[in-house]
Amino acid sequence: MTPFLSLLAASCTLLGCNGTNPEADASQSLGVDHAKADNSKYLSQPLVTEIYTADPSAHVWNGKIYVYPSHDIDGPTPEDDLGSHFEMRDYRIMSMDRIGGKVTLGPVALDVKDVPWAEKQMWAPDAAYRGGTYYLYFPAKDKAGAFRIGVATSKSPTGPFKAQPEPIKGSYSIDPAVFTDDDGESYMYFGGIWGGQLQRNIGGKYDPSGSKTDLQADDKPALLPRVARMSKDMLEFAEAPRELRIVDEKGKLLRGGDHDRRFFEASWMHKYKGKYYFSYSTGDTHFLAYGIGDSPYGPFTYKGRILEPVEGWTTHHSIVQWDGRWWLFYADTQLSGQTRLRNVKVTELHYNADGTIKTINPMIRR
Ligand code: FUB
Repeated sequence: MTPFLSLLAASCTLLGCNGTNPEADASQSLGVDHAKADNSKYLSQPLVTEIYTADPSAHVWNGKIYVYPSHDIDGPTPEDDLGSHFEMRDYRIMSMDRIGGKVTLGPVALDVKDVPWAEKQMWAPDAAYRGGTYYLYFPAKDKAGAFRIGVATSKSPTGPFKAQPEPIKGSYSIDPAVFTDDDGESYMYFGGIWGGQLQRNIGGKYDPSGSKTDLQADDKPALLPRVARMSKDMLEFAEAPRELRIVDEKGKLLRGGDHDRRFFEASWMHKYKGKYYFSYSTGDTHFLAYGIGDSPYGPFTYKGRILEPVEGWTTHHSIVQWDGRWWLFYADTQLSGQTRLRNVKVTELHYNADGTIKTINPMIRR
């Protein structure tokens, strides 16, 4: 553990994690006595404690760090394999001047009631910036129960955001992640299986009677995430989404039965020393995994794990460079102990000399 993270852990234990909490005692507002809990087994501590947050997409704009998370709520729907219990209805954005510093949690930046086409389940979002406008990308279920991806705009990175009246044409499934390359082109990576409905969108058309999971296809190539280049105005796809190939060291597509390595959800793209790193969650095996490639379209050769399982079922992340160092934003269920109520964290990420990523253990062994 780096000195600053031990300091962060200690200060979170003693003071709560958010020096700017507008609602006074953050831990009490969630009914969690954070000060009394045993937090020493965790590698890092929640960034905010006054609401539950997950699926953090971090970006650096104008020297500040902005984190676009899901806002978890305690809804009435029982837990199932399709994630029906993730009933989020709005987004609130975190910002900080430095990692380890004060975290400011903004007000509601977008509410499902202000998205004309969406009905429910505002899942993992991402954001992008171009030409003076910030873009918030988000998945939600439409009135027919199909996940689509929407976009909303603002002149401020923390919103409020105004949603486009329709979802992005040709979009489906969940977990958009928008990456802008050095040449200025932006790409959206997206998709998720099981509750993310990728297996119900074969050919890009939603089939509600499609399979609930990928569990019947162990010997076939695994379902693949999608990528599409964005239009110049960042509001549409500039091309039909393509499959993003994830292959083993021999160049063969990973199989559906390879649950330790196959793509499940939570796409993220970053670039390190001229190479493209596509990272994702393996879902039911709870790893964050990654592959390296030479193009934003792949193929990506599987290289290993970024994060061992956290407490909680889901794992979802982002990777960002700040102040010359690399950081992994992720989430677990430290505050609640419940799958549906997660909390966002950050820890430093390190590369080996050959460009592979050192695997992180989110639990500190005692
Ligand atoms: O937060 C709801 C869903 O759970 C996300 O969209 C997935 O990535 C998983 O974290």
